[in-house]
Amino acid sequence: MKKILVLNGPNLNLLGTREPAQYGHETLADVERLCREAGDRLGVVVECRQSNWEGQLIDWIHEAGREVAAGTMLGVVMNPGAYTHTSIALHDAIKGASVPLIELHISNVHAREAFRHHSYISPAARGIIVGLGVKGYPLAIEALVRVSEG
Ligand code: CA2
Repeated sequence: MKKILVLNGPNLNLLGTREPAQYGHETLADVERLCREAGDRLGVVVECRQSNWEGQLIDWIHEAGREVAAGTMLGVVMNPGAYTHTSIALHDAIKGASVPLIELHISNVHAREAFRHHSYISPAARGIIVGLGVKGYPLAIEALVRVSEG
């Protein structure tokens, strides 16, 4: 069975503890359960990781690129958190690793502060899911499966 890697970036370990109006009441553990359940339905193995460190996320994207090249992984679903708006390094990692990646945001970043309107990730992403709450995660997993079918 092929694999999908779900990456959550900085501060997403705080999900469910604060800012429920923006991000809902679900915790990161709830999100990861939703992702694994989506994988079970779709016949893929879903592995979930979270880091507050940009370099760690970059290393995981490189690793995913090697697995995609080896034919054991379909790609990555990633919520890059605030690195979305700052990280040329993550942009370069996604391009450099040639990894199909769905960028996901829980909130509708375009309805928020202007500094959240620009993403360094979007030009390197295969697709984008924004503003659908944590329900976006299973949708992103399904999207990656469907686009991989060709
Ligand atoms: O809407 C999203 O998913 C974001 O990627 C979340 C990031 C934010 O910087 C992006 O602009 C949009 C922030 C994640 C922080 O999550 C928290 C959750 C609960 C409490 C505090 C932060």
